[in-house]
Amino acid sequence: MTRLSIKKGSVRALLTLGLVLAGVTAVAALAWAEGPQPWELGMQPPATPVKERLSAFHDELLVIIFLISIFVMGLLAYCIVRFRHDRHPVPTRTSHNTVIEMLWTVVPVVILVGIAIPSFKLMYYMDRVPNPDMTIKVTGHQWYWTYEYPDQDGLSFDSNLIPDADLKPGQKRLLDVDNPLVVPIDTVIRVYITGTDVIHSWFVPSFGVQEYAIVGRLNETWMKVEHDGVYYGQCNQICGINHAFMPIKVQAVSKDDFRNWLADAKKKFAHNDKSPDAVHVAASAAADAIRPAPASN
Ligand SMILES: [Cu+2]
Repeated sequence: MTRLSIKKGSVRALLTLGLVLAGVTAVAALAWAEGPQPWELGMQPPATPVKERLSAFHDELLVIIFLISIFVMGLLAYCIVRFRHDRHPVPTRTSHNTVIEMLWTVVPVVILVGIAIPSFKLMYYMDRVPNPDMTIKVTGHQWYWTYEYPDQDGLSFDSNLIPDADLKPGQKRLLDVDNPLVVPIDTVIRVYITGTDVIHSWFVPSFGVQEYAIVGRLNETWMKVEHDGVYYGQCNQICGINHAFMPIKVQAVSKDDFRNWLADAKKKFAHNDKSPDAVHVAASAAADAIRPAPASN
């Protein structure tokens, strides 16, 4: 009697725990502030069509892997039981079976082709920028990022990590930056990525974007953020001693908010000439040329 009620109690406790966990997961999935979470399993929720397809493809592959594993483990278990020594003391002399050999060659080929076709489709989908509405240029430096909006009179600014000592409540350690990249939602954005010193990599998991920043090369990718929110990423190419201290923060806002932000940002970053970018150097040289020479005695 007592044992039964203890059992019932623990089953209820397990059910409650399961429900609570499911609730927490659901809430976490609904909040579009995407970055790494404590005790996270699986990938960050998708915020772009590319990442949606990547996650779906990942899930499909998981089913295939699961079925193959079950099949192989089943075969192993069957052999261990059926051909164990006390049941099958004299080993069989069979060495060839044409039908089985054909099957274990053809079936894996069919499975691999079945995986390759959607995989290539997805790669081409990620590669082509479909009619971009705007362009952003990302430049990796040791150890910070520069963001430029070439369509917006060359608006550009640096994005640096907020050191631990300066963190305000609610800001994420090693992820929050002074000037996040701000982008409008529902807009196809072409992203150019380059570097000025060593190889970096601009990686935002929720966007399915990961592109090398290489000196002298202009790499291209694209994103169309579907939900407003804050998204975090990191440089994921080992790039020197402060590799862990050049996070990426992207703020996706509505198109109206983006227009307002642009107007403010153009004023705020009007005299930002720190970037060693060629366009910038040319721009500041031109500004110097029209500036009146300082009076000399
Ligand atoms: Cu880096």
